[in-house]
Amino acid sequence: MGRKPILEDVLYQIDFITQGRGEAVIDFIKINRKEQDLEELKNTNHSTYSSLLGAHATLQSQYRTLNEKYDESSKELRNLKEYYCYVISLSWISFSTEKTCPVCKVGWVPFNSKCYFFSTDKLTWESSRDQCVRKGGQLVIVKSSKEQEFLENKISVMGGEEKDYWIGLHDRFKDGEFVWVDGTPLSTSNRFWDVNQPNGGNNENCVQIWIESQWKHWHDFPCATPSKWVCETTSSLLPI
Ligand SMILES: [Ca+2]
Ligand SMILES: [Ca+2]
Repeated sequence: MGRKPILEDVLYQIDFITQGRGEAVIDFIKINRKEQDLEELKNTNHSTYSSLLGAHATLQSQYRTLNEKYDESSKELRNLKEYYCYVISLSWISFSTEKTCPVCKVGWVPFNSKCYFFSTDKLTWESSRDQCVRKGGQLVIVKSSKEQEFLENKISVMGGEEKDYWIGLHDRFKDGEFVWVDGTPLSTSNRFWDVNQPNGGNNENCVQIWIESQWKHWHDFPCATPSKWVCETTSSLLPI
């Protein structure tokens, strides 16, 4: 009675231990594999991290180079602007306090904050007016003695043999009542008639700047006479 249970117990224990050991071995293998996986993952991550570091360094270097190029270009642009504005200032330009200078389309001449176009062809006053509008401006409206002086100087230089140019002034609606193309009446302060002008009555209803011997200011003249013309438009202001 007494021995059988002991033997069975021992066998049971041996069986249990053997079985337990087997499981322990399997667990050990599993853990070992996981460690290997972890090591591989660590190596892969390390390599990715190194590549990222390299890319980061390259980008930083490219950023530095671009910044240097941007600084150089900015300096070059500033110099060009200053040179452009200096050249402009030689031709009757006065600078505003905001440190800007006017920029005009090719063929237009800057003066203060406006641009002027001096034609080489001749048109009637009405066609000149329409042509200025087509070019994005209007026949010139003279608002100050400085502007009048600028126009006289330019016409003297550019006019060649024929220094008579239409401006945007007329009395076509009522003789003697001069108005500008934008509808404003001629002011009493800024009018630059030549001696004995206007003198044309109903026959002369459009106005020219006409530079010839003693004449250099305004004449009334027949509107249908083909003549050169001056347009104006606002300029773009370039900050320096
Ligand atoms: Ca008239
Ligand atoms: Ca006249």
